[in-house]
Amino acid sequence: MADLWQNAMDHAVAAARRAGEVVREALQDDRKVMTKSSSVDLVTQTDQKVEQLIIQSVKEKFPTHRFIGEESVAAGEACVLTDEPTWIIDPIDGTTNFVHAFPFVAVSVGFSVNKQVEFGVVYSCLEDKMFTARRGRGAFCNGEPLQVSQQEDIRQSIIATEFGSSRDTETVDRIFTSLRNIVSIPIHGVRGAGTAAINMCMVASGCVEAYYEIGIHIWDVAAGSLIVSEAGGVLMDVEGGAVDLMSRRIVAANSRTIAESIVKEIDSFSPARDDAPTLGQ
Ligand code: LIP
Repeated sequence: MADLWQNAMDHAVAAARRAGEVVREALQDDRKVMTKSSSVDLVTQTDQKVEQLIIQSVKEKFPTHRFIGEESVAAGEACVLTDEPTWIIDPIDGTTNFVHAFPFVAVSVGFSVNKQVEFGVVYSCLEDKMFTARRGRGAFCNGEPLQVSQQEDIRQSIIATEFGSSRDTETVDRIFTSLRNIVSIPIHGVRGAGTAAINMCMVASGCVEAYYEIGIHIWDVAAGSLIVSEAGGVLMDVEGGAVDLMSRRIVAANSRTIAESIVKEIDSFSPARDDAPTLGQ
């Protein structure tokens, strides 16, 4: 099996690189913007095209494998994680960035077997950075090993987060309460690249101590979660305890100490799970 997953990972890296070329070319053209769950949850034809390109290429090589793809779920496919080999795909993580040509856009491909992520590939296509991790074998950026920051004092930290795509007043209030609590610890600063996958790669790279968000989806974080843990980081639910990739909540940190300091400050809530039968995005 080990070799088979290596083949699959090599395929994911090649597919992500090709997808990145499509994304870069599409940035030269006008981008027709559509919306999904809210007026600020954006999608373009490039998201849909890239997802199909990746899925078709995987199907040719691994015909029995299953998929969870952001745009396929948006089109009505079920979001179900089984024990079968499953490719978890976000064709463009940072679609809002892509629409505005804000220069952080990622292709994110996670691969899970027995509900455990075996490898993760995040291609930051405008920076041309290929982040990879395989379970038990470390995390890399363009082939160079990654290591999380060794800083354990939250007061000396930069924390990444995002505002998500809900504009429901209660949700926005909770997001700002958490942010106010965390900023006032005080910490050195808050950053957000506009993509969960790249935020997590920044944790893995050691340039931010942690990333947290409520409202993300499994395709935003599946690949990044392994990249963080293989770089020596920890994953936690926003209320502490183990992270559940379907729960739409995550803290990804360089250490348990920093993760727990963040958890203490979060005004948590529970969006509809990705695997809720009625979600339909
Ligand atoms: C986006 C994330 C972003 C998050 C949004 C959304 P998309 O993914 O990466 O960080 O705040 O809620 O999930 O829609 O660009 O793939």
